[in-house]
Amino acid sequence: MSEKTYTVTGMTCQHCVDAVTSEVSGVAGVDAVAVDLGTGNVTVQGEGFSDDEIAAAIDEAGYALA
Ligand SMILES: [Cu+2]
Repeated sequence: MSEKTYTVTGMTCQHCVDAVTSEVSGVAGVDAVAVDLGTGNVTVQGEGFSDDEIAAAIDEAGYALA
């Protein structure tokens, strides 16, 4: 199990949090996603996911990494 934190720009409300959580949760190997709306920090726990896959999922949700 590993944990990485990414900073996402553009999230403004709970809808944004839900969208990012949903997309990132769909990445293979991701077990848990925690989003802090105040800081934009997205903490991802799991095994075998890559930064590129997380970035693609965040892009798919309509947001970008800082
Ligand atoms: Cu929103």
